[in-house]
Amino acid sequence: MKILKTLQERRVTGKKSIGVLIDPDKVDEVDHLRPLIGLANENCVDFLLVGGSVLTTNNLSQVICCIKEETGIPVILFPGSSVQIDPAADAILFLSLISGRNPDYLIGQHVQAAPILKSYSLEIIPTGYILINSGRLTSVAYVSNTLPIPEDKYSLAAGTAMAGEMLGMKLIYLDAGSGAEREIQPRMIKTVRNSVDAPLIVGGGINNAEKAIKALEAGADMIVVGNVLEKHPDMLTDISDRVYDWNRAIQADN
Ligand code: 1GP
Repeated sequence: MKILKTLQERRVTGKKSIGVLIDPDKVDEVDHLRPLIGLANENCVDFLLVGGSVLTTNNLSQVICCIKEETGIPVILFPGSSVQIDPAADAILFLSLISGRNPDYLIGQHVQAAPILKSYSLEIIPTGYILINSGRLTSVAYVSNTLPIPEDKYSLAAGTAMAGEMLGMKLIYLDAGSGAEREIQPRMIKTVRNSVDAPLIVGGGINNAEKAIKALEAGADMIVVGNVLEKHPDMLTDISDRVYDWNRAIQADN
């Protein structure tokens, strides 16, 4: 089934998803990825997101090839720019950085990417990408030259998400940025959740199971975990076990 449809159906049933983010720029040897992918296979990881703010390593294809050798978990491109496209992935988050006011990340990169995407068979998922301030300057805010939304400006974030949905975006991704000092707080997630119907992805600074569950309780349909797994890959099992229990409880209720 198409990835967007899966997320929309899960949103209706209340079933939650886990995405693991792999930043190719942080992969020195692709073979070093194999244990993490093995762990994703053993746990209930739904999607592997691949991408990062910058790509200096030119290894995107090798990373995706390695993932495909190890697992059937769908690979979703989470690109920092139009150069981060690979036809071997399953889908791409076609991101508009709607919290920012940089035309390059609202339409410029898209114009460059569109002709390439047109010739590939990737599922293209229009996504409203909203950065929320997390305490310190993150790579994504710096590279995109945009200001994140202040973390206590709930109605601003809600209005941004609503506008994104009205413009046709099918997913909303609330991100504190990779390795964020503070993850996005429940009140912010709840406010955005209540303002749109689209499935809501939340990421940035989720580095333990408690934070993951807090985000899900506040209304996230999918959480994305990346940075913490570089040093503590076992954290994936902790988080995955809790999400598994959540989904089992939902199933029992239905
Ligand atoms: C960043 O949402 C992702 O764009 C994941 O963040 O690396 O902090 O888990 P972390």
